[in-house]
Amino acid sequence: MRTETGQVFHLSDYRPTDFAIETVSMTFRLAGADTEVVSQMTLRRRDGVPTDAPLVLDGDALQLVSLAIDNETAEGQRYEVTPDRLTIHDLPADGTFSVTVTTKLDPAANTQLMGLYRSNGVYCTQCEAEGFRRITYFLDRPDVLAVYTVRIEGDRSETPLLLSNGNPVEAGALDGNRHYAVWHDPHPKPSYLFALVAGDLGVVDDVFTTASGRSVDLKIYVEHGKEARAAYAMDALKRSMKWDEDVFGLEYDLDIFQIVAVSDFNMGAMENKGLNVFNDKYVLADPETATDADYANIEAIIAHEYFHNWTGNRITCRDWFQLCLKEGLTVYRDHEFSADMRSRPVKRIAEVRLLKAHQFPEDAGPLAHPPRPVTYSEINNFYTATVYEKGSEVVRMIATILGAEGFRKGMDLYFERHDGEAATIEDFVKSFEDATGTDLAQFAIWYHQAGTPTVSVSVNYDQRSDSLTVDLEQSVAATPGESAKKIMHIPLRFGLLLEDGSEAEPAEVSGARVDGDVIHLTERRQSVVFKSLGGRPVLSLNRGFSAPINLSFEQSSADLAHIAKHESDAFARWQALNEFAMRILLDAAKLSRDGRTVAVDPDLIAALIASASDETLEPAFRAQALSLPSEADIARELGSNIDPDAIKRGRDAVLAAVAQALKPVAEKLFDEMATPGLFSPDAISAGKRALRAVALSYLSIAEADPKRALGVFDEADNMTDMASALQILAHLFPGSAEATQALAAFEGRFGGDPLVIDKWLSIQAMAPGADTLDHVKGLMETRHFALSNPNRVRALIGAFASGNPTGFNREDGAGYGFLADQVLAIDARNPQLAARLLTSMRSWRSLEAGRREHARAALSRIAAAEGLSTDVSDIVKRTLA
Ligand code: 0A1
Ligand code: ZN
Repeated sequence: MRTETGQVFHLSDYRPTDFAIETVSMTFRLAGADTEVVSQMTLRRRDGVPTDAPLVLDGDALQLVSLAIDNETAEGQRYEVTPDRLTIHDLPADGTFSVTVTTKLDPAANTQLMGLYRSNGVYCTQCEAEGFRRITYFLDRPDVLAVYTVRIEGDRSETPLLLSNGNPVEAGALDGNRHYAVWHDPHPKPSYLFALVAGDLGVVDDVFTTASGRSVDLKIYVEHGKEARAAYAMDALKRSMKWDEDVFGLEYDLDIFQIVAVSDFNMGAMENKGLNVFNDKYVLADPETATDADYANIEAIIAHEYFHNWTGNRITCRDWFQLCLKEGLTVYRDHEFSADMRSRPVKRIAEVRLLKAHQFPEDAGPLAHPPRPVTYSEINNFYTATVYEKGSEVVRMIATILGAEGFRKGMDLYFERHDGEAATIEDFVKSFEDATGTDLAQFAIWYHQAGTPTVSVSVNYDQRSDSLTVDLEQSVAATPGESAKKIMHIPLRFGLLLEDGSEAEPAEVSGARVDGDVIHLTERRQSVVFKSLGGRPVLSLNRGFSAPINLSFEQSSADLAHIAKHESDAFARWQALNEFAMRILLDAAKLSRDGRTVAVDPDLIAALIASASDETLEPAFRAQALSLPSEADIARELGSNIDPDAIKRGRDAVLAAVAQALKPVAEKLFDEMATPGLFSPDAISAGKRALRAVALSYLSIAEADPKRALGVFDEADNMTDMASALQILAHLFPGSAEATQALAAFEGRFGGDPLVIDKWLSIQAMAPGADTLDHVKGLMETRHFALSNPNRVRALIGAFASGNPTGFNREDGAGYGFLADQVLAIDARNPQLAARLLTSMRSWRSLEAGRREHARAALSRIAAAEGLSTDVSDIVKRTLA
């Protein structure tokens, strides 16, 4: 394991390598703890590099067996080797030469799940970001692009399947019940996209014919017996391939595309060229075991990894500072894909909820960083919501500013200019500038500046002149290492709603630039004046969440209700309702903190009832409209001196009042939204199930009785209904006979299926209240839990630490102490997983004083521990700074 070295990497230090690697020819002799890897590289000294410059190859915990240069064994004085570096001297001044490195590996002992490891006996690799150096000594950085040929040898019975990137070229028998396969990938690629899988798996086959008529074999490999559960993933893959052709004109470029599902994986999935490796959670689905949310995630992640083939693989990143070049863009593409496959406004609501839940707190806390950072000490810690989700929002803003046509022109130019290259954010932005003649210099600050901007708004309507003046002011609070903030270009979509709900069309607009329905805020303070409106309009601002900002706008409740009722943009309707509810919930949290009674504005209840019963609105939207901001949302808005118990008491009081008033409507929805007959995972059916689940939740609160939920649980013929009923039982009626009975029934039925049991673990881990900690500890002792499996750890410990505000933030600090113990235990075997778990502490400074001190003590204990990995050390230091 790499332990803390204090090394910091800076973007400004970038320079190309002294040597280029043109081809790599590898042989893997898979043999358990005696696995051998031979890697023969063809290299060339780059022009202008001094002839005495040595070749310095990266390694990580490697054992060198032998080294040859131009096929001759290298003498000891010609090189120096350590587990993490191989330095070779006296190499040719010009022309190409070969270096052959042989290393020995023990994949089963690789608990970090980086490099070559074994998951359920299957050999598999994970090389992003710096895992390839755990396989062989290499120039392990994304700007070294090489053509790979890979030969794999393995036992026929243990590893009937031998897979790598590219196209299959040869296969055959070897002595001793062994066999081999050779793969060739004609597309030059960086080492982080290398992959190998060898094992005994079942397969689902299909074929896709590209727009230009080429036939591509599609294969998804899963555990034997689970083939039927890969059908939806295969369908999502074919839709993704078609969509990328239709929307971006991008075709697949190999003869075969393969996906392998493994059960031990640090992240969601990985876009290795032609051979994606997936966490099985994002491949396997059937009605009995997967929820609608699982289906939606599978669709999105299959698409995401497939889309990387162009945005990430064909054009890759020059260095890891550019990570959001591939990730932000690819997330934007998968968001658009899902929006086209499902309901666009509902998808947008889900994106914004997620952005606010994960990225906004990151941007407001000690781990804040720009989408394109300029420094890091551990790159694994930069696979963040900011790089992914804010990175996507920045791309979305480019599309908003340029319009659909301009955006597509910029994308086309980007592919034309940089295909086959390792590019930068600057290259990306320049493609849009050059394709459309737009100056994006100020806009590009979004990539380089951390923190969520706040836009403060005030409006003034002058009846006499029938004009509305909108005053806007932007600011960004200081973030770690960045005190002075630059003025940004913030594109704000808007609408002006008249009293009858129709949209005003002002005869005259002056002040800040306005294009169609977008206001371009480009100065610290700017005003826009709209004239001849036809009456006082209600301003609906930041439609579609066109900019990822906090809006500070003292709009009256009546205006918010007006937007919620009349906006033509469904997302904006939800946004207004959500804002209205947030105000009430913030008041409730304050009142309950002071021990006072919570009263709920009847206008909010009326607005919720109106949305719930408006049959012109799709059920999925109504489900979102009725789902009030979470306890974590309220905590984020409060920002400081947070008492999670008071937030929960206040929110529960609001929920109780809403539930009473909503009862007749909820009753009706509960009946009408039933989806009898064969289960279908389509978005419309899923929306009905979601709305019925919200109705069930309100009814259970209003009736103060778990019986209805138990009835749904018992009768459910699909996992969506079953899991939502189980959650209601376990969270609203903890310890009740009904909850206990349902939890036991679930365990009895799904005890043999770890992915399903993960839901059972998470639901219990998120049950509110101080008692949950002991329950979580108890669950860790059962056969269902394993500290070695990332999915189990995230399902139980992760859900507890980041999804249970009252349980985790127990007043006595025991939750933080528990997390510290787990982080330290996990760090010894899987640093990436440990570091990610620890990020659940990032908002500790916003807690009230007592909890804050307990949190500080737990963090300090981690910081003082011996032998911390670079991953955990980096997070704990920044969190405490
Ligand atoms: N590039 C992948 C995410 C990923 C990153 C690091 C990994 O290492 C454990 C694995 C996957 C994606 O965006 O899907
Ligand atoms: Zn990605």
